[in-house]
Amino acid sequence: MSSTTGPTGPTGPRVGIVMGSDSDWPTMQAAAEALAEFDIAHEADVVSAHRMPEEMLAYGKEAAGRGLSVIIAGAGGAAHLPGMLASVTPLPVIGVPVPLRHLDGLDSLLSIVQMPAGVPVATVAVGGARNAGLLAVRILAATDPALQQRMVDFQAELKASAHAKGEVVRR
Ligand code: RP5
Repeated sequence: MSSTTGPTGPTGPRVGIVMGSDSDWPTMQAAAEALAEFDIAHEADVVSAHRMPEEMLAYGKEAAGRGLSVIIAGAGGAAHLPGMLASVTPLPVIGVPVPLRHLDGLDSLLSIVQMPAGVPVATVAVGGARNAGLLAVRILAATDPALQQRMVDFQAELKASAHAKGEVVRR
């Protein structure tokens, strides 16, 4: 899989979504959907740490120079992809533990979250690709007031929706 969505401009994709296998896409596509909601140009690729280590390292080393600002990396099982990318890029890396058939994603979570000091990976919940996308938006919004206002509006909608659900429960 390889795709680029969102407005095209001189800078190209701002966020790179990578995963260990195309079988991770059903989980990872929620990150792409969140980015699309905020019109963030992004790309999605399979870059396996174990099956294509040279390509994985090249992706991480070239990401900042290509204009990416954030990497979202998802993998399952022995999920080394987010940590290995974080070791070769200065960009923020958000790790998504992908749940597999065995161990319910606990293996993926622990593989991603237990990074040594000095090499951070911001790990979301097992299967939490939507939050990975929203966290990437927040990172970009820190230096983009218009995008930050859109995040504020999004949070207000979330609150209104939670209130509406609460009203249904109380009826
Ligand atoms: C991991 O192995 C991938 O990230 C995927 O979650 C898992 C299984 O991959 P496939 O056997 O489906 O290709 O490296």
